[in-house]
Amino acid sequence: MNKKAFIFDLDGVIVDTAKYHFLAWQKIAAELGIEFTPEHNEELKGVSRVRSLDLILELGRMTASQQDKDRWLKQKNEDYLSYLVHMDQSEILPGVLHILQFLKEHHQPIALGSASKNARPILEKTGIIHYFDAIVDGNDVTNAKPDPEVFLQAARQIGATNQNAIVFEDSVAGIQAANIAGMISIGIGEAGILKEAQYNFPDFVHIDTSFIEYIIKK
Ligand code: B16
Ligand code: MG
Repeated sequence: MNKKAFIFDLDGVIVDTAKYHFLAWQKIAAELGIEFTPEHNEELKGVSRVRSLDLILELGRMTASQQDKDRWLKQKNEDYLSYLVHMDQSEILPGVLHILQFLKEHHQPIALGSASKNARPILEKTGIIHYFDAIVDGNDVTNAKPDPEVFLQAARQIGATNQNAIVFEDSVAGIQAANIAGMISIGIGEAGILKEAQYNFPDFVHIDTSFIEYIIKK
């Protein structure tokens, strides 16, 4: 059997931090007089912090100095982190722990492939960091999804080929990154949005362990 690497995105796959990103970005947008809706927030999923700010400024047809941008980025992250203070295991999305446990019991390597620079504290706070054999996040990569760098590094750290890497993703950019790398892409969320994924599930509750067994043997 070929060595697999089960790579999990973080925000929107393991935890629902998108709501906190939204609240923090909304404050910045309000300060700048830019209307920022939950629909706009969809476009920021999986996108780096720096790029997210640029997208919000584009939305308001604004340009800004690097100094101002740095200030807003700092402010956004401080605000975002304030929402994470009370985070615990209860914020892990339904069904995720069951699959992590199943993979561990079957001695399958698990990796994180996230754009977030706050990934490690989130995994610690939710008490699941010990499941991960490799953690690659926004601090380790220079190219954002849909560039596959984050997933390539994760598979390399595990020692699996790209063909044997399986990526769980909730963002279009993340699915594209997995596909570009020749990995198995599994969309978590709306199939209509994640149409490019090889497999689609609304959430982890709908992933049967027989499907995971099939992927392990593939
Ligand atoms: P941070 P993922 C991404 O995480 C989020 O989806 C995206 O909304 C966020 O802007 C990005 O991380 C950067 O996060 O500000 O914490 O560095 O989905 O790739 O796990
Ligand atoms: Mg995500």
